[in-house]
Parts: sequence; structure tokens; C-alpha cells
Amino acid sequence: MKVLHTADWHLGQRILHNERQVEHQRALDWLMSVIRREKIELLLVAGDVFDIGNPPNYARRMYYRFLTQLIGTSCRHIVITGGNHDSPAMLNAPRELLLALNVHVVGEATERIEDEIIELHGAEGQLEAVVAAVPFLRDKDIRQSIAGESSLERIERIKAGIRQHYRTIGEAVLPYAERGVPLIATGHLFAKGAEAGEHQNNIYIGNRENIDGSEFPSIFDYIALGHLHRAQIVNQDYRIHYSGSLIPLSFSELDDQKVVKIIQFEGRQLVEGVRSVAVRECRKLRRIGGELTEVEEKLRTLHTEISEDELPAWVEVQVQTDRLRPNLDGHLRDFAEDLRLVLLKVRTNQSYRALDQQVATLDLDDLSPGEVFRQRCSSAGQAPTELAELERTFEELQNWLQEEEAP
Ligand SMILES: [Mn+2]
Repeated sequence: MKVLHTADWHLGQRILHNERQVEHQRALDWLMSVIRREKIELLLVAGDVFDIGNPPNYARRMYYRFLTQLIGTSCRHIVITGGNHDSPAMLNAPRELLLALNVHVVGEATERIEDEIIELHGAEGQLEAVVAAVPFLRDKDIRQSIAGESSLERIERIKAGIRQHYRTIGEAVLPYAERGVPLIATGHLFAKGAEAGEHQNNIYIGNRENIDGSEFPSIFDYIALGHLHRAQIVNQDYRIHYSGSLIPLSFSELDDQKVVKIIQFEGRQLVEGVRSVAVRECRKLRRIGGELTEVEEKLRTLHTEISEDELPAWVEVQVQTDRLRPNLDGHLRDFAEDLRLVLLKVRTNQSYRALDQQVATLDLDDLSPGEVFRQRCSSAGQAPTELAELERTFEELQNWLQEEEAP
């Protein structure tokens, strides 16, 4: 059984108001070519297919077109699980229809753990693999809320609930242990022993380290994770991997090599370990800073690195300057246009302004909601001792909004 593991597509995502449609389409086309070339038999998508609960129509079309293109390829089984960005209802809506195409969708956890256990059968009806398709586990899936409990107690309960969910599903696959077929689990969470990107903004402190890597049941031969956008192995355990996202979803992911994971099983054994296949980059995202002349020089250099078949690079620029420069933005954008570069954002350090006005200018786009909240609390004279608890409550509120409304 040859398996391809990917996650965190975030179809419909935008970066600083710019659509990623062309990039996503190219990434999916590339993925299709890999599935064909490698003769993949099972495709796992471990959550966050879409960026928002109500994605634009083009993003839905892209998703369904991709699934349709899999018909007639070597890829006989597809398992898709919901992430925290997906709307479970939206993902589950075409479930029965997709099942007719061998696409198994688990948008959310239900009360029956059996709903997450997927037996994959070959053309002759023989068992080929078992997937414990665990989606993103929402607060409501794993515990009853308890009045009057502090946010820290709540976090501990969520963690205990997640651990319990995996223990239960590990026990539920025990009957398959001797069948000689791969036993695979999925997950969409933050496993301890993994690193998030610097500013991956969909992970809150309250969600940190939902489970320790060692707490995944040892019965599973491979654990396909999503949620962290950086591809990595968890706890040095050769069985537990994040595939990472398919394209860089923010400027903080610039240094990550985007990949998909390919796993070849013989019975329950991994052959050749887990292979990372680099996603073909179709647009460069760069952050460039320095004095104006330096910035111009770096933009020229970047221009030379863009190949013919790539889309114009997207650049964020920070200019160091000690004086006011009227129309700096317009000047740099004109400069970049001839170089097949698009400046998504031009910033200045503005130290000259702070000197006479003592005003530090902040851009809302650069701040996370948590940072805005913290600054607001500080300016309202909130005592630092109470700030920590307030911040946790705010995070809880954000999590709740994200889970309930999947923005
Ligand atoms: Mn996620």
C-alpha cells in the first residue's frame, strides 16, 4: 500500500487581501502529477482543506475538481478529515456522494468512535488498510463544560479528553492488529515535540501541546498529522509526522520547504521509511529590509532569481530611513513593477517621526488579536498580575469563536 500524506491546504486563503487561487491550483496540479507518477493508492488529507468555514466558490470547485480527477488513477482510497478551519457541516454535506467515489470524509467527531474507523477494501473485497480518521477535536466533542472552572483547568481537561480519544480509538483498532494491513491514524492538533512557525496565527497558547507525541497509541504504524504548517517529525518517532502545508500561508513560513509525505507499506512494515517530496514553488514570498538603496539592490537581485514559469514574487518591504520620504510607497511599487515583483506591503521604521512626536505607529495588520487585547488592557491600566488570567480568557473566547463559527 502506497500512501501520500498532506494537510493544511487552506483553499480560499488570502494573504494581505490577495487571493491565492493560482498558487493553490498549481499546487494541486503538481500534487495530481505526483499521485500519478508515484502510483499512490491512498491519499490522506489531515485537516484544514479550506481556510474558512464558508469558502469562496472557486475554492470549492477546485476541491471537487481535484477529487474528480483522481477517478481512474491508481489512487483508490481517499480519506479527508476536518481541521479547525473547516466547517464540519460544509465538509460533511456531500459525504454520501463522495463515498460513492471512495472518498471518505470525517468532518467532525461524533459520539460513536466507530464513525472514525475506516476499513479500506480492495477490488476483490479484501481488507487493505485501516484508518483511524480523527478530525480536529472540538471542545464540545471531548468534554462537558463545567461551570466555574478556570481556564487552566479547562485546558487540562481538553488535553485529557484528547488523550482519552486516542486511547479509545487505539483500543478500537486492536482487532485488526493481526490482519497484516497498515493501521494508520490521523490528527489535527498540536503535538508536543513539534515546533510551530514563528507567527502561525491559528494556534493559541490555550491550544498549545494538545498531546505528547508519546501518548499516541503504539498500535498505529503511521500517524498523519495536520495543523502545524511546518513539515516535521514528532518526538523523533519515525511513525509520527506533520506534512506541513502545501504552500506557504504567511511570511513567517518563508524558510520552510513545503513537502508531501510518501509512505510505502509492505503489510504493516514501512519500506524505506517516510519520504518527503518537495512541492514545486510557483511563487516566491520574500521579506526585504534595509536602507532604500539596499532595498532596491535586493529587489534587483530577487528579480534575477525568478524563473520564467513562476508567478511574480510577492514581497514585503521594510525601509530604514531617518527622514520623511514622501511617496516612498509609490516610488518603490513603480520600481518593482518592471522587475516582476509585487510589493504587498511597504513599511518604514519611522524613527524620524518618533523623535519629534513620540508616537510609535502600529499597523493593525501586523498585530494578532491577542496583542491588540494586551495593549488595550495595558492602556486601560490593567494590573499585570491580573493580565495573565484575562489573556487566557481572551484566548478561550477566540478559540470558541474559531470552533463554533470557523471563521
Ligand atoms: Mn489547523
